[in-house]
Amino acid sequence: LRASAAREAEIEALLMSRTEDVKARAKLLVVDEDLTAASRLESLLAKDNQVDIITEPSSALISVVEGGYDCVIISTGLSSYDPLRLCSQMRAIERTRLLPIILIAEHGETGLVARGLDLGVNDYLMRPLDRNELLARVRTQVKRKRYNDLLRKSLSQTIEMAVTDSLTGLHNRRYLDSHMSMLFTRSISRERPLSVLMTDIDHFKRINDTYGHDAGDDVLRDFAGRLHRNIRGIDLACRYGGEEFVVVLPDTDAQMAAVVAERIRGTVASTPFLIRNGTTGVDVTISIGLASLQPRDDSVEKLFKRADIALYEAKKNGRNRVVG
Ligand code: GH3
Ligand code: MG
Ligand code: MG
Ligand code: MG
Repeated sequence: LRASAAREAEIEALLMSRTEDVKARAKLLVVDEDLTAASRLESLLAKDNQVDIITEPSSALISVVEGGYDCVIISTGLSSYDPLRLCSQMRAIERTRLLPIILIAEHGETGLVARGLDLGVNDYLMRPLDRNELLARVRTQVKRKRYNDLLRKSLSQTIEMAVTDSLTGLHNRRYLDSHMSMLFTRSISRERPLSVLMTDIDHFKRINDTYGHDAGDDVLRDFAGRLHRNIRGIDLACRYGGEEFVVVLPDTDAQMAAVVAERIRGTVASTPFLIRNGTTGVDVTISIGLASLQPRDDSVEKLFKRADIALYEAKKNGRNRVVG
């Protein structure tokens, strides 16, 4: 609860700091087959807004998707085209699903307006138009959209932060925990291999003790980079805690995983890690425990347990090696 209150305060502060974004001139699209009517709408709106006009309804959807508009104003009375079709198309496409739509209807078109509202039209006006009312309704929709955009952006940043390790930029254990069961289940149901590398830096405490904690942090960051550069985009690298990292390799059997693990081990052992602004090189080694999915595995825990045991073996057998 406290966390969500803090986030609300954070979002509020963000919105306050972004009022300029929220107040900036709006970009509007007017869709009306009748150029005269469209131009009249434009002249009513042009003072506060940038207005584009589309008189070719068949190309309206592309413009709407590509144009980065704040609000779309659709006029009814499009003879060759059902104006509500554009509304339902917009609502079906992810990028325009929440884009405000204002419907301009002819006097008395109450049935059409009702259908439009059902399809997700946000607001409507009936002709004859009152300029102030039109501007006010557009302003309301634009403001709502911009606040929602900011909220969504802020929320996705918050989520991103919650699943990222701040020191290395890799995913954190929380992310691994939430994704691992999905990867596990998917591999089993598709009868595809899946491998896990449990990776631990050797004698890391000595690095801290000899060169200091900041140097230890440099080594962790550098290691995360080497790890990341040696895996594929679909692989998942996480900082599991401290100086322990987990790599999940989908569609990878034990033999292929051993090649990857050996490559990572070699990358670490062969090139010293630079600390103290690049003035000092430290030799670092890692130990890796490897485990692959077996048909009898019925839980993620069993898979991880085997990787853990393999890592323990690697340490016991002299470190700087892959076991599994
Ligand atoms: P082993 O080869 O058996 O793995 O020995 P080790 O010294 O690497 O293992 P141990 O688990 O005893 O020590 C890990 C150390 O990692 C202890 C802890 O202070 C340090 N550590 C954990 N997190 C961080 C961090 O974020 N930054 C730094 N600099 N050190 C960390
Ligand atoms: Mg240890
Ligand atoms: Mg260690
Ligand atoms: Mg450790």
